Amino acid sequence: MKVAVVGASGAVGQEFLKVLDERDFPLSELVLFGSERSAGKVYTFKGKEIKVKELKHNDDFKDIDIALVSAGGGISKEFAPTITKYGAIMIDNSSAFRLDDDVPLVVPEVNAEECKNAPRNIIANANCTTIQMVVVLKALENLSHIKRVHVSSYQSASGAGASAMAELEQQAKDFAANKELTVEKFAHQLLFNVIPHIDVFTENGYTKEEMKMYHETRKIMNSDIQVSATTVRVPVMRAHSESIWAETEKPVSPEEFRAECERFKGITVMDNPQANEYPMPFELAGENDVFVGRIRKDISNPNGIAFWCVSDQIKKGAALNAVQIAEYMIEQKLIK
Ligand code: 2RA
Repeated sequence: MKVAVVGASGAVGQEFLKVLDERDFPLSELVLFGSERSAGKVYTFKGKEIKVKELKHNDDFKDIDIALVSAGGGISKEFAPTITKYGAIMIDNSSAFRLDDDVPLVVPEVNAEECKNAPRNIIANANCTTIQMVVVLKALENLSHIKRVHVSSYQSASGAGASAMAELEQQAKDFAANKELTVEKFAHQLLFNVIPHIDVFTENGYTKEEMKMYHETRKIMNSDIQVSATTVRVPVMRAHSESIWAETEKPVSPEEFRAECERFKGITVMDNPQANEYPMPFELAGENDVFVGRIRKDISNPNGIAFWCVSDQIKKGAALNAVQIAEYMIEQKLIK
């Protein structure tokens, strides 16, 4: 497979390189693309130096089989025709095409088979907060149909990119040095704070990030599930956490749900509160799985179940999910 990474210098772009290497992805050549600013940068992959090419409207994608794209929605929209013109499959991490009817929105643990129907050669990767939630919801849905979900997210700085991580680190340094803190990436200082605001507010009072959780979950799960989300930025460097409450058609016991999560590929159960064991982002950054804990019966509703999950948003929430899509498509011979 000849693979392209578009947006190679970004946090997700860099993670693509790591994940392709870790998983020994079957590639014959890796081509890196970036903006005019990134063009010329050199990255090492499997001991070989690769120079970033500038993304342009030309024939550079002629021999590419798979393009892993994470360069923002505007770039994805503008370059999708160029990238897919000669048959390359574009796996896109932006929100540009996620809700388009003719673009599958895929989280392989939930709906891998949707990859078979991609008339535009584009497969969309879901938003990071949605990805980790639907993996665990699928395990619950296997036991009883989920009617409703309430979720609050605790999203790390990494969700806003490498520069947001750098800002949080700098705020910590400046605080320790008794200096004034710089606030550019978020609406407020993140250090020692929680900010209940991710992406822009919409007319219904929810933010766009919250509405992504609503629409994307329904599309991926092919379900009438109701989702009400509050998305929150917390001063964590990497890996998002979510507190989830779900109402199912039939009651599901914590024991049944825990057993299903243990069986489910892609989930690790970490649920031993007596020993202070539950998932935490500080320990789980860099891991592949979605980690679940604090599984308990909802005391306010016989059909309710509550739990907590943590997953690395750059990995399963972005790069790993995209590479898993590519792996599935190769396995199913959906790519040339
Ligand atoms: C965030 N979910 O954490 C976003 C990134 N896609 O800001």
